[in-house]
Amino acid sequence: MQKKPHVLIYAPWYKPAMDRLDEIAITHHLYKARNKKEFLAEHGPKCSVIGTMHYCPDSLMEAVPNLELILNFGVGYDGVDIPAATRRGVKVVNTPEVLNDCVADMALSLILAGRRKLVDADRYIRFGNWEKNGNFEYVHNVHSSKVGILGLGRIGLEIATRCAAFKMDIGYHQRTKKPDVKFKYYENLLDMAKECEILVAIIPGGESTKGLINESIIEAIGPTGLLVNVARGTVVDNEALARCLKDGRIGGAALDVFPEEPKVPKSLLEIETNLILTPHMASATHLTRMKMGMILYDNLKALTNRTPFTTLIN
Ligand code: NAP
Ligand code: 8YV
Repeated sequence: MQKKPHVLIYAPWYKPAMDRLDEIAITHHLYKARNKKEFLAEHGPKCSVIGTMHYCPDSLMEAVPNLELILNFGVGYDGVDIPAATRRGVKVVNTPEVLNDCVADMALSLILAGRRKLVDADRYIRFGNWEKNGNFEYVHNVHSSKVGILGLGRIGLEIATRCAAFKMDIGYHQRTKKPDVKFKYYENLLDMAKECEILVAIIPGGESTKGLINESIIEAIGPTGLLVNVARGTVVDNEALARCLKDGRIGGAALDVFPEEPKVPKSLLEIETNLILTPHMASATHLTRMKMGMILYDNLKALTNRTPFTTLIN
């Protein structure tokens, strides 16, 4: 019988899926330890695998000298130091594809809720304003509106399919034009922001996309426009967004992601209308989280069996 690998769990994921790892590995749960330094010193050397969500710096790899594999629960791996892993000969796997539909569903939920002001309308009733002040304000269409998708990748394409079903006019921006799609391509993000009424961000995080949606882009979306961010918090200049929301230079925003989760910038929390905040939940359904977890399970099995990894990044 093959020996079970030891896995250091840095950050836990969907429990029913994470628990399945115990069938094929011995897991050590660092996040539960009171003294993390002692825990790492004791268990780090016997582990050949780290399990995490988005985050794995070189310093963590350093504490696991026999590391062979990093299991990243999530398609985005902006917090995993890939060059360091590659330098160390460590393989990194992620969980692409199985979450495309779920994240696209969430993007559409935010588009619908943001355009039709569902959250503000709910509060309007609860605070007694319907009886006191009459009907709620008029809002903007979803159908017939122009949506610009920043990142027409695996998830972006699913968002586009859904927007098409809602009879929206679709454009996209990314660094390379896709040869096989009918949607309008914008070489320049600012041009797309000026033309669209809804801008949806679904690109990777990290240094190369930091602050891409800056004050000029936000202003270009405009006073009747909506920004939806299901990408990474770092992609948007959130302080600029807060300023633009406060003085009406952008109509609204719906954000699922933030730069330092679970902290949400105070400047955003202070804004009471035209802003929907959700706690990074775009892939968080039972079914999708189970599928994501099972991709990691299969990759861990591949390590033991010395067969190819299914979702290798480096
Ligand atoms: P993907 O298939 O790799 O697509 C990413 C797209 O972004 C590509 O089409 C790429 O096109 C574009 N892109 C990359 N860098 C860019 C840049 N600097 N400027 C403009 N466009 C750029 O990835 P995916 O599977 O769709 O996932 C996308 C991201 O969504 C993930 O990395 C993750 O951060 C985020 N996400 C969030 C959640 C959530 O819970 N909110 C869930 C899943 C994923 P070019 O290379 O041609 O530019
Ligand atoms: C995460 C995500 O997996 O896949 C991604 O990149 O952002 C999500 O699906 C989830 O937030 C767990 O951290």
